[in-house]
Amino acid sequence: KTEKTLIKEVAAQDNALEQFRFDVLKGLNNTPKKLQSKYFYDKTGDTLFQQIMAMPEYYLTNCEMDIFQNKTSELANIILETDEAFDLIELGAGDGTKSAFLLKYLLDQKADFTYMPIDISANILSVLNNKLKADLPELNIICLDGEYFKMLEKAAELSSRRKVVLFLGSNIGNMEKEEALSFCRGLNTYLSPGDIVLMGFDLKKNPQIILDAYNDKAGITAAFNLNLLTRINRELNADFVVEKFEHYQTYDPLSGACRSYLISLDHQLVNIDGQSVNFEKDELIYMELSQKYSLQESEELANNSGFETINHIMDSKSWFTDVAWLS
Ligand code: AVI
Repeated sequence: KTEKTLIKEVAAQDNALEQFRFDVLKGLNNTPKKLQSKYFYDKTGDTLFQQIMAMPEYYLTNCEMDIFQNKTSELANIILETDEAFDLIELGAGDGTKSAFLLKYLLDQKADFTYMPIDISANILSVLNNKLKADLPELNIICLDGEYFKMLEKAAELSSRRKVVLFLGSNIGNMEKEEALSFCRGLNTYLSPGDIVLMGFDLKKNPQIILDAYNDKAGITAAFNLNLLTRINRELNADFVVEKFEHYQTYDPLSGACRSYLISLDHQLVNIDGQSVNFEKDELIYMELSQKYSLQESEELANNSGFETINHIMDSKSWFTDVAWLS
């Protein structure tokens, strides 16, 4: 790495840390208190999320894997409708296990494309990069580490080819409904007519199945939530006593909102970077929304953000769907 690149990286890290500090203090001074789940993904958080994806209760990964493994040609046909070269941009790529099936299929079809995974975690991107370099050496890959829209801008600077955007894993579910709408509208502004989005939605189903997926007996989801307190302790000089908080999960089948909270087990004061935050006994921190959709609600989201739904592919249980939208 050149000195200039290193200086830029350090500046970006400083910026990210400042933003993290700002968001944490703002969220904990809010009523009700809240923290943003995008901050779950430090190195430990990445590992815990990989463990969640491997849990029997967390059906989402298996369902989408079923689609990517067994309906690869259907997915690829949507993308290869025209044989024009393209950039395959994946938002929140993570370790890319599912997309790898599609990437391999597209390479076998001799499709002309560059894979551009975007993720907020530089750590998981380097895991992904190493894996794909080994498994698919002929793949053109450019990793973009940062916030979605900033990196979409960068992708547009690098190339003006047609775009296919993957937003898998029900990542859209981690946005409040209003936020999801403005996100999809924002996403559309980076696209041109004819560009395609493939978006993964976790569908409404038996509520117990959903609750169990986020309330696992082994306590991995609890550890995943609590790890954000440990991250705040380490990165923001705070003194959360993690044992004094407990994970609590809810699912509301009417709205499809699956929400996680951390409950303060005691009246306590927590010091964060010189600022004291008061927690009453039983006071909660709202941590994460994992919104579940009906197929119709996904179509409404598409229509309201200027996309046209052209197809949807379901897993064999019809628990999860990847929908294809045309810009
Ligand atoms: C990344 N995201 C789609 C996951 C979800 O299902 O909302 C994160 C997660 N939280 C708890 N378990 C998994």
